[in-house]
Amino acid sequence: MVDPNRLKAFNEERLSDHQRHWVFLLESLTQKGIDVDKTLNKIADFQIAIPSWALGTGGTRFGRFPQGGEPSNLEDKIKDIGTLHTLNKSSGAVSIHIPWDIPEDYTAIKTLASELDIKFDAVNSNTFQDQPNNVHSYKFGSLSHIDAVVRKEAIQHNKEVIDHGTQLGSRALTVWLADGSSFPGQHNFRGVFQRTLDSLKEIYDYMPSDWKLLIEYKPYEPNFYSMVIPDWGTSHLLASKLGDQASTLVDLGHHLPNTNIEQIVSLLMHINKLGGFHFNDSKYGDDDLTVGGIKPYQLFLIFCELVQGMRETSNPEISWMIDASHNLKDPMEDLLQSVDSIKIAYARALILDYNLLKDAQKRNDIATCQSLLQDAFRTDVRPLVKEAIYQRGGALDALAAYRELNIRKKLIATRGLDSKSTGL
Ligand SMILES: [Mn+2]
Repeated sequence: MVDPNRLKAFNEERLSDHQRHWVFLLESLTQKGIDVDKTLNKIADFQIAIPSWALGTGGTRFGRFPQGGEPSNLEDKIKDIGTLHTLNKSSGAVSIHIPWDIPEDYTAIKTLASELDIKFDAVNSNTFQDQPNNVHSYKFGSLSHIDAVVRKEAIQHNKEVIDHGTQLGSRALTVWLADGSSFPGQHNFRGVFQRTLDSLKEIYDYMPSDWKLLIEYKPYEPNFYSMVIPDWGTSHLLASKLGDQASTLVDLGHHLPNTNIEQIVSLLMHINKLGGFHFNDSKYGDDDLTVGGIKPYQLFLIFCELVQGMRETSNPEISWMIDASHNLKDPMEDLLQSVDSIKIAYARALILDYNLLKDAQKRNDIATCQSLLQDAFRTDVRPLVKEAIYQRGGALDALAAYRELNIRKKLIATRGLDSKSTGL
């Protein structure tokens, strides 16, 4: 999809403008004593997995408005991520969803992914809807279901997801449960918790020893009175009872309004239990909007905790993933904007001087603490991010390149206007 010569010409047209901005920023970063080469490498190395379900047009229960050229199988989804990665050099991983993305030929898929420099991050199970081959229904729950035969089917599904992931080279399973109750009295809270723990234990014991189990939480939806795993505390309780290979996955949209997510991130890293991340943004709930589209300062504060946690704790490697639904924008454009926002927030957090911050904290000098954070946040780091991506061969402006190279038009020409993405 991306002609290297056209990408080169695209960059050449923008290079002198970029360099003007870059030289200016480089000088001020150097003056602040920042190791610029190290920072550039950190930004360039930071890879964010694209979820297979975000490449097609999402929708609401009221409607869906696809724009054509959607990937209708795993191969096409990986090719689309390859296109994103060629442009931004930052989307070198995919997070797939079973049963929507069951490969027909593991070797062919692995070869394609490796040619495009794409790794397989966490695989996702699905017990939130009934599949055509389901024997039992998940209407009243899956891993927490009152009936052992339903739990068994849900456990078996998760084991099969691990098998698919093992064949592809993935090393993590994400479990998000829709299990919960919509009416008081519907559930015995202790009962559903214990059954969930017992079911997860079977899945945990089945995992290869180099795998991790990521437990995602969500405060409400699809159930409105209680969720079996509503918050990070419950997720952590399950993970700590399961063992070292289990940890919590934080999805930015899965919190009640005004929750201090950066504090959750900080504490989970402190106890080495932050396993994965789902980036998105929201105004009301699980809106799944473009990362940084609504609350960029919160995203920056989260990254400040992540950067400090990566330096100061022994929290294991984190799976960085986007989890979004693109209802109005071209999904590929939205993903490029999301990855760009993530990198900008990361770059801002990297240029913050944490020694100065700690000194100010020691003196209880709150004004200086705030100034340090806001100086970093208000620094225009876009040339730094652009330079990092450009040095790795990416586009100086991925979104503009995507448009100038007519990618969507080409996708529609290849796949048609009515191609439908699986799972949506
Ligand atoms: Mn999620």
